[in-house]
Amino acid sequence: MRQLFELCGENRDVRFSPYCWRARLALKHKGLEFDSVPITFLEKQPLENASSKTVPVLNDDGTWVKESFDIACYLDDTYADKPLFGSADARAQGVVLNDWLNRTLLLGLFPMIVADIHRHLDAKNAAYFRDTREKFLGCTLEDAQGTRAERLAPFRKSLSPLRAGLRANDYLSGDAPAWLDYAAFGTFMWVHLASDFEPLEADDPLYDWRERMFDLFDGYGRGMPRAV
Ligand SMILES: N[C@@H](CCC(=O)N[C@@H](CS)C(=O)NCC(=O)O)C(=O)O
Repeated sequence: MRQLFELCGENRDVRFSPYCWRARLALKHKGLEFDSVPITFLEKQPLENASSKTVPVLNDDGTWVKESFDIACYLDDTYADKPLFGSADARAQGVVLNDWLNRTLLLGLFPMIVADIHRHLDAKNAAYFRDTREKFLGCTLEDAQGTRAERLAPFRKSLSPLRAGLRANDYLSGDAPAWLDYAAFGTFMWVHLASDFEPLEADDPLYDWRERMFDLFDGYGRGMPRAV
């Protein structure tokens, strides 16, 4: 039995966590079947098996793995076919890229969609989300999202390393998608599922790349239930 514990909203079919999408797409890349187990922010009890307070958590037939990056490494170590990293060097570079993605892409988007995410949670989870995220942001969710217009241009500029990666290749990982593509696209899936905000301009090479990513696995990402 293979289970992926993932964050859901009030509509339990909506799986909007960027980190969970990274794990989900890593499993799809490997061609591994899994059952998605939706949990809300406050339903942490199943995560105790992995000593985790965050999702994603993978239960691979009794082997519990937490942390999206570690799940990708575990999958490569356990299922050698269709590597996500391809080499020890790529995995080591992945540590650096993971940190960059989290700080620049994910945290760049977060204030611009945070009030939209809040709207899709039930009352108890919404209160938890507001409390924890307002402490983190140092302002209300609405004030943070209210800065969207001034944040957008510098955010788009900050994505130039990703654009550079697409100058010679269709995917960030080269000719075909691999871990870096899933980690970046998983973050865009979060926006797509939780908000109607469009962070990319139509003539941005990243826009076309995101379309290619939407098309993968028979349009898997495109077909997902959205909260909006
Ligand atoms: N470093 C972790 C981060 C995971 C994470 O922060 N997940 C969020 C959902 S997007 C979570 O579970 N938050 C729990 C909470 O806020 O209580 C990873 O890469 O898996």
